[in-house]
Amino acid sequence: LAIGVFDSGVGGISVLAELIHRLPKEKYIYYGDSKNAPYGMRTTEEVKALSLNVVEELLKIGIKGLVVACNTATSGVIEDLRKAIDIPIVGMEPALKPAVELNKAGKIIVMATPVTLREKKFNNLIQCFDNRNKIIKLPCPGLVEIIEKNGGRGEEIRQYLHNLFKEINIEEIDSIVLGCTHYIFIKEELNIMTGNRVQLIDGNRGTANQLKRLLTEENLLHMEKNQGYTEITMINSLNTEDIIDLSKKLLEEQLHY
Ligand code: DGN
Repeated sequence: LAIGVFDSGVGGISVLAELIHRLPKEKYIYYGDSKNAPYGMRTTEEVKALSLNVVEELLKIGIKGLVVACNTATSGVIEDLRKAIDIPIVGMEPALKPAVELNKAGKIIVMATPVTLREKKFNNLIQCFDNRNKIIKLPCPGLVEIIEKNGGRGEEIRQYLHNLFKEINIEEIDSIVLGCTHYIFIKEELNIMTGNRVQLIDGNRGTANQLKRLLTEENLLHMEKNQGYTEITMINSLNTEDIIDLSKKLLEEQLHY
């Protein structure tokens, strides 16, 4: 059986790349729900219904573990999924902990979708830290849409980031937490914008480690004994050549990053 990886679109491909690094001998089914992207500006109920639909599809195909490779879907639906489904499930969470640990004098920006930043899950997480007055929430409406179009390169992204950071003094910032799996693809643009002086932190490695731990505990790693290589099936609800091409290109780039 495969490991199911799901996101509202192509963002979770950045997580898939990390999973492949950690667990190369597995089968993966990646499901991008680009037809319904972005989830990040929907109601909690809509995010739940859409996510449950995708997970049902994956379960029909048959999976031994599930990675909800989307911060937005995780905040809306992970508890419900854990109650309903009896396989290891790992979600995403903005990587605030490493950002706080690394933090020196400056501020920490959390870039994420409006849903992620508004949900209880994130606001409970912030409460865990003493120096939470240093944490700045920076919702990025519309950013996922641009990345879904072109993978996150070029003038449109530059303009977007320029406007987003207009009021922010980069000199005061220590780190930026990438709290949406799509934003991994714009690391280069962020580095250019900040002159390489801000740490960019994401939660992908943590998620991959957690999946490895759970699958090991349940004895579910490498169940296919002969399997010596990675196998990937890409599914996208848009089902166009363009989106599958973009998905493959982004995966290829991330694997070589
Ligand atoms: N990749 C999703 C996340 O991590 O939040 C983006 C959600 C969306 O569709 N806006």
